[in-house]
Amino acid sequence: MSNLKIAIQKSGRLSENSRKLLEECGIKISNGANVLKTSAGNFPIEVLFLRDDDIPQYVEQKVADIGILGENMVFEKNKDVEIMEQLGFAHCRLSLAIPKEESFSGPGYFNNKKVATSYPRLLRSYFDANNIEAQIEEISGSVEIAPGIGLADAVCDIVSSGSTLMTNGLREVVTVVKSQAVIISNKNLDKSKQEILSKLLFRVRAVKNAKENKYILLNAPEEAIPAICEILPGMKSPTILPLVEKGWCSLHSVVKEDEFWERINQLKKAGAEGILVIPIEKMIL
Ligand code: PRT
Ligand code: ZN
Repeated sequence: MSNLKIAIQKSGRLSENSRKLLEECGIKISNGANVLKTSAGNFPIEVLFLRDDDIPQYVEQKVADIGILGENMVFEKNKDVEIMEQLGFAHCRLSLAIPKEESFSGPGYFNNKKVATSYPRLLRSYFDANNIEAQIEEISGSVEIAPGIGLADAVCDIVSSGSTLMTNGLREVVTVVKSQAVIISNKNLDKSKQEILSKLLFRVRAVKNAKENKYILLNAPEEAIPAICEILPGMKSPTILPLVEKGWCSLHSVVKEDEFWERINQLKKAGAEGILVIPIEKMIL
């Protein structure tokens, strides 16, 4: 059986999380900073370290079978590949930004303007969809300095915290597309590679579910249990164990990370005490 070839970013914003994800899926890869590829000791996978820009093309051409990269790059390159799973890291957006002192009335602002970007295809489709006639100045990096040096009137660049735009006197006015890291796949994998990919995706989902949820334990008087069960539906229904102290029990369940603080307040109001919240390592639904 041949190995599944996965392309990940060699060095950059995605590399650490991509390696970590494979590790959390139980796939051990060696660290060698200067190697171009390596295989895992305990899973039929080979890892290729590439520039993120090249990954869509290599996956389309089957140099790699699958890859991890940002959706922004997948959409920009527009290759014939399939997005298999969103990975929940490297969240960012491709946005249009203008000098902060300018007023902005809507997309029409960009008519007859010159906009610098490394994402000409995505920007062109945004302008076309909004019937904007603008000039796109394609540059490969340091897009945010373009207005300051007189190269362009505005920029279209990746934003996460917004501080790069701010320190360059720019103001974000339109989100063109949102992005996070994804796994893409070649569309014509043979059966054995598809099977390895399914195994990998199963593990990836278990890791993702675990991150999105917390294990919660609490003590409560018996009469508070129905109200607490309403607040904490859990995976199926909460586990309830009696405590040594009469009339009290311990309740175990799972709570979504993003609902967690709100639930804690409701639980306290309902009578819960001694609440413990514990990370989950893997969660299989
Ligand atoms: O060498 P290689 O080509 O592989 O890497 P690269 O330098 O092209 O890419 P890299 O490592 O910078 O980014 C890889 C991917 O990370 C991107 O394609 C996005 O999917 C994702 N990502 C997430 C980001 C950011 N956040 C991000 N903040 N990519 C770039 N930025 C840059 C942005 O270009 C701008 O210069 O960070 C600056 C803005 O950040 P804030 O926080 O100041 O808004
Ligand atoms: Zn790149």
